[in-house]
Amino acid sequence: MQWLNPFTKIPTILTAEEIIDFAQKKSTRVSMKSSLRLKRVERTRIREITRLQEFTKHIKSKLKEAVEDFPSLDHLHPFYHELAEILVGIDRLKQALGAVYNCTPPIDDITNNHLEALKLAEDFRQMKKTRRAAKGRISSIVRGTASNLDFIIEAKQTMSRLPGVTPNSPTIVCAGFPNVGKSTLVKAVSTAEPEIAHYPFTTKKVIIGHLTVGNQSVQIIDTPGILDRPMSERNEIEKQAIAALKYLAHVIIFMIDPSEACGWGFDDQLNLYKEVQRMFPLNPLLVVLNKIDITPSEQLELARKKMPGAHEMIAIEGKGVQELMNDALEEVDLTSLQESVDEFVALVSQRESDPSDS
Ligand SMILES: Nc1nc2c(ncn2[C@@H]2O[C@H](COP(=O)(O)OP(=O)(O)O)[C@@H](O)[C@H]2O)c(=O)[nH]1
Ligand SMILES: [Mg+2]
Repeated sequence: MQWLNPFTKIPTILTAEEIIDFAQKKSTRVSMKSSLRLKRVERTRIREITRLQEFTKHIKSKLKEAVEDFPSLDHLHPFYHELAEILVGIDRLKQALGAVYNCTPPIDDITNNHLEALKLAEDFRQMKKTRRAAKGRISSIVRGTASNLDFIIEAKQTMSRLPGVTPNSPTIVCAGFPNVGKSTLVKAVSTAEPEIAHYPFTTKKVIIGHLTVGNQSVQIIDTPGILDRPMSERNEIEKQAIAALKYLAHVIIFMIDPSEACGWGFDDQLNLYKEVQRMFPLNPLLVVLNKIDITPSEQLELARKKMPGAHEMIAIEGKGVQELMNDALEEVDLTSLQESVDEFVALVSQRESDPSDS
């Protein structure tokens, strides 16, 4: 299974000083193969030209990497796009990437001017001075964009801590107060050991399980610290980070523990359910009463009355799990995914068979 947090794939981005150091080391290590029969001044000329060219080459390649290895912000899955906006700020990030990119032309200009001077210089001391001057001016440009590089590095770190979900495979998100049995469900239905990931604003680890339905892979996410307490206790940014889940969650399972063994009253759980419902008006929401093995019957009857149509489950025994998952997967609507794939394939083959129609 490939993990699709696009930010974890970015190679290391160097700070301004690291880039300068790197290029400096590379350029001073340039070996001189020029013939000893050349005059000293010519040997110096070749060496200084090569050093400057090497220095510029490595500076530019490191700056270029910082920009080009960064995922295209306009092509991010909306889940990552929304979180990048909340956590980092897309405009600021684009501006930083643009600023780093725009360092290249002035670096080329400085290099070319000083290479010209090196070709014309007649004194080897003058040549060294010219090369040093060029490196100094190029280094100033790199230092001038240091804060942009720092911003890009930090953005990368922040974003790469997000869960590496496969945004296009159907996703079920579990909500409900702590200890109602969400992790138990995720573990029960997952084919492999669930993955552990981060989500902003919670110190707890998000658990992502995988299951396979037919040949379609489905993921199920337990969300400790996210959809497990009242929204009123949250700040705006947390709410936005939660809202980003709407781009990911094809269906939400809201779990209630009517036995109240979890430590939360039934009515509190009902209120959280209503909040989640308000927060995700477009996502199908399934309710499940868990721990019915330890729920006194009159309490269970009351819960059934308040939540008619709710699923019932004993997650630790796996009872009711299959029925819940079947319904959830029906809501995920694998057929509509399949239909859109079929439509696309049909469209492509139609175009191929009729090339005039373009
Ligand atoms: N009796 C009973 N206990 C359960 C059931 N499901 C989960 N538990 C227990 O409830 C506790 C909390 O479960 P957990 O999955 O960690 O809850 P989470 O915080 O919502 O992820 C654990 O001790 C589970 O063993 C159930 O169906 N019946
Ligand atoms: Mg849990």
